[in-house]
Amino acid sequence: MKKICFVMGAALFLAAQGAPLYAEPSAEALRQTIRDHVAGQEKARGAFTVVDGRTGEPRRLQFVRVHERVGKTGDYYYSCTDMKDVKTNEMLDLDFDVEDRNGTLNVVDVRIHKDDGIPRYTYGVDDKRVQVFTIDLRPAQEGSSLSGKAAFIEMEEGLRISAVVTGASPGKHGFHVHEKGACGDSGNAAGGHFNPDGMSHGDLMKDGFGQAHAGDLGNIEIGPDGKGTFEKIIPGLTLKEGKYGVVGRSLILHEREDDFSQPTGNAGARIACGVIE
Ligand SMILES: [Cu+2]
Repeated sequence: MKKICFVMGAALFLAAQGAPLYAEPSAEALRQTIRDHVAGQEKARGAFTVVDGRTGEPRRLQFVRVHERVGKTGDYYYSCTDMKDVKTNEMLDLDFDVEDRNGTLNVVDVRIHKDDGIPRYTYGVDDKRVQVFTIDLRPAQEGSSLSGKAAFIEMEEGLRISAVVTGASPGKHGFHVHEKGACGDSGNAAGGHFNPDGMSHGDLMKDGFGQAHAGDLGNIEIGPDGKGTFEKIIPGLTLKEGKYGVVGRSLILHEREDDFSQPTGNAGARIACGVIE
């Protein structure tokens, strides 16, 4: 509401100054501009492709849907779309920037926003784009088909950690930041839990830094299909700054549930590991 009032206020101000007054485009007009852009490229080139900013390689995608939500960042409007990678079947979320030039809407930029639900960037304060730090989780045991990704975003409230895991056994699995940035020796090279204050083990979200290790993230619950997700904003943790920085350490998924018992939650072997770098 605040935003709408601001926009109306600005429009009235411009009108009073004698500047041309254009209406804000409707959300549906923005969504239709994106659909038309995708359909136009499919018609012209036989397929919709986007260059993956990470690899520089083009990816052939199949359009699924445009999201309801539209926003504005800087001079552009944006909305996201679900797309399926034709080769890998991976679900991507693409972000389309739409320019409104005197009432004519045009797509001016397209980027991959999320891979399988893990964001590459997000929109922070004032709708400014914030880069997301992502890592891969790899199996720590031989013969395992486990895989996963994790993303870290520094926010005002704390460090947001999101993770997706596939190919794990159903149930709860301990999930921690471990001290060292290494995954060798079946994950044991990662050392103990990240614990700069020398505290006893606990649940960081519940117990705080005074009664838990800084790396005690808790558990990821894996469903019957072997998939699980994790999403928490942890106050006090950072990427690099201060003594609670997680960069240069590792993220570990354990064989069993962290029951928060001493000394390390009884979570068993390390089944997946990712160096946070
Ligand atoms: Cu652990």
